[in-house]
Amino acid sequence: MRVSAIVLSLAAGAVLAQPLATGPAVRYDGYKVVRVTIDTEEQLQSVLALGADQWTHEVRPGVPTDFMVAPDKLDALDATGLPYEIVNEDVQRAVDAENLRLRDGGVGRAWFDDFKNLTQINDYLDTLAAANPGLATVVDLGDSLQGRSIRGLRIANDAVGNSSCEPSILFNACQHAREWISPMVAMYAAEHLLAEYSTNPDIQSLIDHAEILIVPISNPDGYDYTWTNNRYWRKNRRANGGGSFGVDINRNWGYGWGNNNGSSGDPNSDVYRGTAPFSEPEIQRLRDWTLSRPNFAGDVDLHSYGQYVLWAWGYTSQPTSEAATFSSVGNQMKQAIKAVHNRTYTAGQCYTTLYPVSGGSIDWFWGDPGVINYTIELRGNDFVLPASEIIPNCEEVFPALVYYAEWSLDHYGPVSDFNHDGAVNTLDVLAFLNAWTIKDSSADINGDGTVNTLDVTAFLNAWTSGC
Ligand code: 0X9
Ligand code: ZN
Repeated sequence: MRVSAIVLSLAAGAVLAQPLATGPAVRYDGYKVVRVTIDTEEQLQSVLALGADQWTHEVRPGVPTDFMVAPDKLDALDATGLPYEIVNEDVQRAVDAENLRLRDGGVGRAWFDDFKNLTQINDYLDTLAAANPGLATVVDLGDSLQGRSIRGLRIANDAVGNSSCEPSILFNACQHAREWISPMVAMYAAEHLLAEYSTNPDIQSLIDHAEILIVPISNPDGYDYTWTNNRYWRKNRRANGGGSFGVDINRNWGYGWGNNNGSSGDPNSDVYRGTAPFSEPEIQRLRDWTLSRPNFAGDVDLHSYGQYVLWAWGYTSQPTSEAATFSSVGNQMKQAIKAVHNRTYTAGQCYTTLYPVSGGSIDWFWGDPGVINYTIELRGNDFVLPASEIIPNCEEVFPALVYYAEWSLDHYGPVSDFNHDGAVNTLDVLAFLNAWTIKDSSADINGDGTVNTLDVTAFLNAWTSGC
């Protein structure tokens, strides 16, 4: 028995070439990343028909698109006649190297030196909360489909400010399981907001007057699965029936859901939208927390890869009614990123800059709670990226998150603190009356487009309640 098994494997050849199995059971030996120049929708469909996994998404004439393809599909790719180059000969090599490294504890000694699994991330949330009493608490938003808790770190100073109207800002990462850099960037933001509280007055004022919830892993079932079974898993782990698994939770949000342009009704698709809007518990949790806040003020959703700052709409090429605001804040974020390591991120509306996405979070946050919000696509040429990219990527995105949070606080913060000095007192009444006298638009408290006596009443009401 034994001998013949060995002979058989020798005859198979490929078995010999296979390295020792390490890590995720699903292997990508010989899979290539190909960079294809695509000009038309038909050409895109012809590549997707090969079962190719689309890794980058900007599909427009002259901009090459990366796909991962199985080795036995290369002939068929040749047959399409599309020009392409192979940018990675064997995807599995980097997966194996990553796995071996992490199995040995990862590189470096500091927390951000290498990627972290779900348990390690949860432990670090607890560590940060324990080290920062009065500023940070772990919030359990509820369970995923498979019963893992979706956890966040709530950063706020409840001893200061007015929690009944304080703006709430959400930073969430890892809706897509394989995008491992995204929870690292979220965790770095948590650590650094807390670390800089006592030394940076702007951050202190932000934490004193806003509530920030950081959810590093929005899709814990999928994330765990990428560590144990399949490094390139994207969706959650919903059993769709017929042997198909997973809903793309960033196609399941309930605004503009169900559009075939930007999502799929095919359960096998990597952009499968699920059976109904908000059918998936992971994003129900994020939605419910958002809607529970008295003054929800914003979200940044972290993904990888491609270096983009994106905003609504994703489901249509039409601009939103606030396109100018989206663009100016988004471009400030882009500049804040560039100032750190000189990396250029492309800023623009999702549909026109990247590709159509329907049922994505940016559309819901703008369409329902109605807040200016963004998706950031982080660094990489692959979802597997060198550990040495983690810290620079965290460093460059952190100032953009701080800028965004400060802007949101300013824009959606309590009107009673009219002069934005962090305190509500008679100086705010004077500042309001000055603005009101010269009919400055900041004095349009009720937002009806005119500055009149109704705004005086609205301001005094807000001032009395501290909101
Ligand atoms: O396709 C996506 O969901 C995101 N790209 S990724 O490569 N990380 O999968 C882009 C999402 C943009 N945001 C929304 N449209 N909500
Ligand atoms: Zn993503």
